[in-house]
Amino acid sequence: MESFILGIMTVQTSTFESLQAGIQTKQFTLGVVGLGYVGLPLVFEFVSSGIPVVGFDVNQSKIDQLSQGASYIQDISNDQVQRCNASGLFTPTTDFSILKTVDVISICVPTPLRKTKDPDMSFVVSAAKSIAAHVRKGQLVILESTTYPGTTEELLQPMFEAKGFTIGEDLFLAFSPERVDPGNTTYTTKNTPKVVGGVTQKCTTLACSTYAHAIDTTVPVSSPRTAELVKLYENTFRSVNIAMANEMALIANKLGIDVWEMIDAAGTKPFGFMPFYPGPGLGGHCIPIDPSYLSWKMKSFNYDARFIGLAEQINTSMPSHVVKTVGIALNNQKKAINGARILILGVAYKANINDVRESPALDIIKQLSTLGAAITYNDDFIPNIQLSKTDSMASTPLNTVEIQAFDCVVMVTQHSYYNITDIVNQASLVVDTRNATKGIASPNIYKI
Ligand code: SAJ
Repeated sequence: MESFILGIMTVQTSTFESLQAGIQTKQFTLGVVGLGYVGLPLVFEFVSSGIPVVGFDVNQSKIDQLSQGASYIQDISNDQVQRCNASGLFTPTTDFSILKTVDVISICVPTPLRKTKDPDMSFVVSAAKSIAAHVRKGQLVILESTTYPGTTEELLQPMFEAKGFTIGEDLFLAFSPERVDPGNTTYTTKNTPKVVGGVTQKCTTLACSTYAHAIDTTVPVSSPRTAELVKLYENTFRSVNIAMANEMALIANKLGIDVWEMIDAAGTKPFGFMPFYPGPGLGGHCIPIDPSYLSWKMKSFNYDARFIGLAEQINTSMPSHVVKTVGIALNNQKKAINGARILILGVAYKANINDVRESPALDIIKQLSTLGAAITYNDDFIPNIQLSKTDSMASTPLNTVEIQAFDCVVMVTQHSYYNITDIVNQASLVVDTRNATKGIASPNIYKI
């Protein structure tokens, strides 16, 4: 509790009031731990709002690139980094001892899965330990990394309390899920509503006041675990509905129905329906991963999150369904996968981005190679792919291949640069996993 003499009266201001006043008057510094696709856009929004930001990362090469005005994130340009540097408000560093000088700390580190499908909390724990080593009275710490409900209160809070702090009195703690959609130019960090759940109401208030400077809308909720579950529900919603669309593809296939035509027609319903589409499988670092954080947590309650498990089962079966479709298509031309020359178009996990994490294309390539096919791939966004510790492939420029020389072309990710009509006209066979050939009639086109 601070106090100062005002005339004949001693006015006492609490730690909360001091921090709140600093935040409300933009007299505070933000620290962002983790300068990736979440942290760096956050840095940019706050610096653009005139707030000093210290960016922390363990990767010295990232700090060097930023210091030299270079970006390594698709959604942040070099010019934006240079503007941050020119403002004098941005300090990229690997020196975590500087954490004691900032007022608000946002943790934006990865939360991947281990090979055992269990959450890998090592990045969060490492960041939290670095913060705990330097944290001081009067700071606000906000975890943004997608994680299981309970992380903030069960993992982070005890680490800070062990240092003698009382959360909500002399140190403040909240969770606020990142909602960055890489490549989305419509919805950005600034205009995507920010859900905020503090350990106490004061924590929530401070976190909302912080984000209000750089983000258009804040959405306070009653606890960190509520905010943690909000994010997991959002992405489980997608995983389950995509799995439903994938199962509709399998059902429509057996019924001799074009699933894409069917979904487009269903999509004309103006209420109570939201179209999702089948595909070659579920890629990305969010949708295939996040639901597993929830199902893993629920095991500790001896509860089986069945929709999550079923969606994962269906979504992960889609690459095999694509391979089966390739086999049927070749067989109908009296060919086998074994020995076939196959061209894979698009390996990124979704169109027009340069991210291949969890991409189903990798699984499709591995399965076809195991069955004896000779694989070539093109993806101008992904120059190389690592299929195993020892096996990698390079993208082949489309203008250097003769499409007609391949026994089958598989459209896995429909980047905008593909001329579908041209591809169909040249190809002996096309297996289309994205309805890229919509409106093109040919006996040589097989859709999943
Ligand atoms: N996919 C389908 N069918 C669909 C939609 C997607 O097969 O109908 C596939 C995609 O090809 C991709 C995977 O699912 O392989 C995930 O696609 P996604 O559109 O969900 O894109 P992501 O993984 O980039 O998800 C992000 C998420 N953003 C955050 O977590 C902050 C997600 O919450 C967004 O809703 C999503 O972007 C979005 O809407 O673009």
